[in-house]
Amino acid sequence: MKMTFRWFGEADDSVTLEQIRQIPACTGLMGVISTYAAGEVWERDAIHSYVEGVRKFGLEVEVIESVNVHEDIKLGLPSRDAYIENYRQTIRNLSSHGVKAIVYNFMPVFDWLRTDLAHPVGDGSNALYYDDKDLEGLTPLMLVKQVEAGSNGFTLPGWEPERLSELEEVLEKYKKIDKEKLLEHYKYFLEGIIPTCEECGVKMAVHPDDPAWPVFGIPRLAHSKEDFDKIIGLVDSPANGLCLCTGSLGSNPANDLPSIIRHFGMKGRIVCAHVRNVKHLGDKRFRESSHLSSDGDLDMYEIMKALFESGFDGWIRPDHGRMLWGERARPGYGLYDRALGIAYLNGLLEAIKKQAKQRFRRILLSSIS
Ligand SMILES: [Mn+2]
Repeated sequence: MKMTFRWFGEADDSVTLEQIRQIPACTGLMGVISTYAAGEVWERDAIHSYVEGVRKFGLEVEVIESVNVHEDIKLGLPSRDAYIENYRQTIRNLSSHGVKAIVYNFMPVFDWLRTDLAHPVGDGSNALYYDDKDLEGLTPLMLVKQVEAGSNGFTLPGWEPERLSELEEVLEKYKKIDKEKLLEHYKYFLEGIIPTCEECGVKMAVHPDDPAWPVFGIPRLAHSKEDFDKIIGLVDSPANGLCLCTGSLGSNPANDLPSIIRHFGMKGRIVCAHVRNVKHLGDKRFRESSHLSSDGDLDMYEIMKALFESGFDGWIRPDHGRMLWGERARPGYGLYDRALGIAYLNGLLEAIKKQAKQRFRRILLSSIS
């Protein structure tokens, strides 16, 4: 598996490529070109300058995140065909610059959601936090504005300002869409783009709903093993895969991550992985923690072991981190805690690999003795 780091581009990230290249074993990025709104074609020139800029630092750009799906596609509106064609063109353009995987989501309106972006951890650091009760009495627009105000001046993924003006109008349209309808629209989208992915050698990786349950009564399709079985069944192709985000799925304690990883890993459908830990604080209430198993409620050793043992050979990255040591960055995307996360994941992986090798050697010796 290849270790990577999310990077939003020179103009939109407090972390530099010079810093990223110094993180042990980090060979590339899960990149983002944040200038494009959902539905727009990502132009070759912009992709070229982003990718070449990164390559100068010896880093690869084989994964691109947040190629957002236009709401008209999710709503199944007649205009969706034009947006699907744009998406196909974006896939072609990205693949012509060496991109092999695209992370996206099919969540209506909201991308990830938190009710506090700087919740005190108790040791002087802070982290992203969610409490379902905090949503009571809040309209979606109020929540979005609250998130925007706490974002340290950075644009948060999924909360791009140009989307805010249309928020209420779009929410109104979703009143007519239930889970089944949304799944139908999802199938239509995948049928439109997966053949293009196959032609170009690109894999799609759907990101789970975050948190792993519906919010504001809007249907969501991707937050359990059963959901993902349905999704990969919509179009049966290795190009129709998953971005296994442990923190998103793990926000619901009912999701058994090592077992989910083995299930989809054996099928060869995990394209990439976001690995982080969460601390459950009550019903639909959690805080993000450091990556260390004992700091949260996910067993990171078992998660990494499941990835390794299921033959996962895609891209992996630390996901969000806490804000440490006075760093000022986009919430969740500072340098320090994500770099610490990589160091820890590297350590787990080295031990898992060596254990596997020793076990193999023992079996081999016992079979010839
Ligand atoms: Mn994630």
